[in-house]
Amino acid sequence: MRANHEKRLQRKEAGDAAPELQDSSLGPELLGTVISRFGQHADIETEDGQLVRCNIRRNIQSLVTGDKVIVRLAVETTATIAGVVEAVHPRHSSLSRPDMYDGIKIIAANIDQILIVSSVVPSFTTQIIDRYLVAAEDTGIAPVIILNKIDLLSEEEAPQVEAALRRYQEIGYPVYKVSSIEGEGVDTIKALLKDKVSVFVGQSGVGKSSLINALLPDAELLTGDVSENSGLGQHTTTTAKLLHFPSGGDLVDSPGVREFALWHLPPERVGWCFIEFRDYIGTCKFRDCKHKNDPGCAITAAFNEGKIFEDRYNNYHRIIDSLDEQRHARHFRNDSD
Ligand SMILES: Nc1nc2c(ncn2[C@@H]2O[C@H](COP(=O)(O)OP(=O)(O)OP(=O)(O)O)[C@@H](O)[C@H]2O)c(=O)[nH]1
Ligand SMILES: [Mg+2]
Ligand SMILES: [Zn+2]
Repeated sequence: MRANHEKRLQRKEAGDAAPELQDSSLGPELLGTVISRFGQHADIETEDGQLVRCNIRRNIQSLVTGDKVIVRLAVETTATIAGVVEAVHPRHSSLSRPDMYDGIKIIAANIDQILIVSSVVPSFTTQIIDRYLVAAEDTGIAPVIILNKIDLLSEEEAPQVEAALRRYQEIGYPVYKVSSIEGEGVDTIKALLKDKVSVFVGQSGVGKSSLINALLPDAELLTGDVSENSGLGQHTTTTAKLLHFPSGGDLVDSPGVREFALWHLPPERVGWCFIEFRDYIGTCKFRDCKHKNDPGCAITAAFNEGKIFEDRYNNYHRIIDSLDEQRHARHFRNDSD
């Protein structure tokens, strides 16, 4: 099965390949940054500030938003190709998620900070937040939690949502509340972004693009509003895009995902990514402790003593249970394709 799959991939690559430019028709090597990637092409910003849609040399295995690259632009303006990405610099960080079809998918590279955006609409859930926190801890990129659409936070919902956010603060995560529509809290986020490369992640519809538009009105990102002309189509983000902040710093808008899978992580790693578990890890009676009903489990003991929040303890087990389910689903899908 695997051999077939690889053969198919190779054929596909050979068929899709655009004619590559000869060395003589390309200018000198320039430093560039990937703004967006589209299949065999990428929009590259060169060090002198030009935005050029370039072809990608086929020997480049992986190229994503935020990558630092070496490009050569076509010398003749009549050339069908504007430029070629020749090489990618090593990444200092990357945020990735496993994908049912593509294996591990890298969302963005060279990121300093992950902004996990949540909101009460479509729904507030700590399960998604905890999944993103695990992904952030695994990559070593500092996470920040943002509650957007506070203008929609009803009096009934507020106490529960506020309590959940307070728990994250107690664990040690920074939490910010904003309304990208009414502007409340937007300036605080602006200060947070200064001179850093930040990626916005979170469920579809939480308002990532709207928040970026509020921070950076020139971005003019399309957001989830239903088009007035056609009455159709939600402007959901489909490709990660890097934007510059006038006062210094970059932002990456990324497409929302319904399920942020984590099956690429071993269970022990997931436990380590729950930062408040770290004090207890390695002190359970059994080496292969599942931290559930196992005798002598230090994590369950800490939970029973109120040192680990119930929500986090439950979400940890939900993630562990889902790892097996997702691995199984993926295995099944690969075999049948
Ligand atoms: N009331 C209110 N609505 C908001 C706020 N921020 C965003 N919205 C609305 O929420 C909807 C979704 O916003 P988007 O910015 O497209 O959401 P997104 O997270 O970028 O979604 P994807 O691109 O699909 O991942 C839009 O209709 C926005 O107008 C807010 O602060 N308050
Ligand atoms: Mg969007
Ligand atoms: Zn244990």
